Amino acid sequence: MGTAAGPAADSALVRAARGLPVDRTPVWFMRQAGRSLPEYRALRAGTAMLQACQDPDLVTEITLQPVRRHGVDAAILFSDIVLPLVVAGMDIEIKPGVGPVVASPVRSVADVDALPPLEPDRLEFLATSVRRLVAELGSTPLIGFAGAPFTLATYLIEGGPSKEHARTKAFMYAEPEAWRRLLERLAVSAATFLQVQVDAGASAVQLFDSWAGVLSATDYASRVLPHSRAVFDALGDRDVPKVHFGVGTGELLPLIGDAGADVVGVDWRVPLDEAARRVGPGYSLQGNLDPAVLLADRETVDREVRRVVEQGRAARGHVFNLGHGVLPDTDPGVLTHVVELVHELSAR
Ligand code: 1CP
Repeated sequence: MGTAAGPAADSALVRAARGLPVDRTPVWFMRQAGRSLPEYRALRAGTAMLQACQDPDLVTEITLQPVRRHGVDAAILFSDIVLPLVVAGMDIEIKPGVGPVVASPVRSVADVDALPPLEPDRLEFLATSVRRLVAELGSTPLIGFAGAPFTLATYLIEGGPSKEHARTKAFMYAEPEAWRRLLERLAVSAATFLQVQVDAGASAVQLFDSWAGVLSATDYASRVLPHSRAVFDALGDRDVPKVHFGVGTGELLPLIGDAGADVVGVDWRVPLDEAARRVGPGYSLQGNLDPAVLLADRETVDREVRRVVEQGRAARGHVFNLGHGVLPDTDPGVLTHVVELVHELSAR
């Protein structure tokens, strides 16, 4: 069931993720779809974000846009981390310029117990989108993804985007039993979401725990990591590479791999040679160009790309990426240039 088969199974992305030799370093960009592309804005006009994510025609086209334009080595499904919650029936909207906003935030044990479960049969649109994409992409792998339980919990508890995540941490400390139940439920829905994508043909998966870096290693290890591990474990014998990513996770790097990942995503704060030491030998790395560098002059871009490619050689395998998502003001031409430069610098 769902083992990495098909023409993308031997792609540079899958090989680098497994630590196998590659002809050149694979490169893709977090948030490569839907951030900086004018063709995305044109296509999305008049359709709400979370509606677009459930329309296989739009999902297929938006996912393919950056592959066609930049020649990246992987596609990432156009979706959002809150989509499983929306499909389950929660009232969540993505407000332009803000992000996900939750109508009734989770603030009590009763709120946790009232969360609707995600019925897998509501995910037919997702399987359809993935199957179509895999057929179109040929030997280019499709990365499926889900939000990790902690990062989803921050949106549910805060009610929207937040910097300090203070309410989230307060809930975690004050209501440990409700916290555990909340993260368990979120792990089940993330796992269902990933299983559907892999069974429909996705070649790799990424679990986004974007905000895990706000936690101490001790709290992360005891109150969060077991739930992220449960998501990866639920993939069972589906033999696809697993990427685990968060921002500001320098202190957590040894634990992030421990959740069951093949690849640890690293933001720009820790150089990849140092990250390789922190995660240990059993993992490939993904990252870690500062997305802000792409707003600088060409000389700076080239110097920083070269540095990341060189430092990436310290890892078992390297998937070139940004340290976080593409910034909306990024010139798409710079992204195309970075893809070409990484390929040129890493060609063997
Ligand atoms: O390449 C791609 O764009 C793929 C699709 C994708 C992904 C991987 C989207 C579309 N969202 C995500 C993941 C996601 N969503 C994460 C994890 C990655 C990360 O850290 O960047 C997070 C934290 C979210 C939540 C979210 N959704 C935010 C962040 C808000 C905050 O807390 O600061 C925002 C702004 C969104 C909206 C969203 N998601 C995706 C798009 C294209 C957009 C913009 C909305 C639009 O175009 O109308």
